[in-house]
Amino acid sequence: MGENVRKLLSNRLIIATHNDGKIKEINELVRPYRIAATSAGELGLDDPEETGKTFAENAAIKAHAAAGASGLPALADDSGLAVAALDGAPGIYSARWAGDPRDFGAAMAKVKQALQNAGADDFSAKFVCVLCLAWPDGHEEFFTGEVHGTLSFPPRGDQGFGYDPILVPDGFEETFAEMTSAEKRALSHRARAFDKFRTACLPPL
Ligand code: ITT
Repeated sequence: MGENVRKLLSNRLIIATHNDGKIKEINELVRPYRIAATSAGELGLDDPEETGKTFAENAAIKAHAAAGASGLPALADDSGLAVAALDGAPGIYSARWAGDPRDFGAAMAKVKQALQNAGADDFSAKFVCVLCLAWPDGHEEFFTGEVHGTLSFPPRGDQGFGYDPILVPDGFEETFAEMTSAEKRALSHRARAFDKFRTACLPPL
C-alpha cells in the first residue's frame, strides 16, 4: 500500500462482471467519483472461466481478461459466502452452488442441508469480496472486504441478490435482503473492499 499503489487516472473504468446485482452495487459505489463505468456485459466481453483456487486468483482472471480486451482499466469482483462450520464452503464456489441457470433458492437450501448433514450448531458465516483492478499493461492491485454474520433460515427479504436472504450481519436483526441498498452499502464486504480501493486509487472527493 502507500505510494507504490498505482492511481486510477483515467475516468473510464470497465466493471468486469456479468452479475447484475454486483453491477448495481458497484455503480452506486463509483457514482460520486464521476467515473464512466461500463460493464463487461455491455461491451459484449466474454465471461472467462474461473479456474483460480482463491477469490484473488479469480478476480485477477476476470480483471485482466476485461482490461486486455477493452484496453481500459478494469475492476473485477470475486466474492462469496464462507460458512465456518463448512470449512469456508461454498466460498469460491458460491455462484456454482446455484447451478446453471442460477437458482439461489436452491443454493440456499443446499447450504441449510450441508449444515444439517454436518450436525452443525454454529451458523456463523461471512461474505468475502476481493476486488482486482487491472490495467491493459498487466499491472494489478487487490482490495479485500469481509462482513461477518449468522445464517438464518428460511430465507427472508427480496432486496439484494445471491445469498442475501440468509445472512444476518452482526449487530443487526434483518438479513441483507431485508435492508435497503444504502443500508447494505454501509456495511457490506463489497463496500469495505471498495473503501480500500477508493482510498488507494481514487482522488479525494
Ligand atoms: P461475475 O463472475 O461475472 O462477477 P458471478 O456471480 O459468477 O459474477 P462470483 O464468481 O464472484 O460472481 O460469485 C459470487 C457469488 O457469491 C454470487 O453469484 C453471489 O451468489 C454470491 N455473492 C457475492 N456477493 C454477494 C452479496 O453481496 N450478497 C449475496 N450474495 C453474494
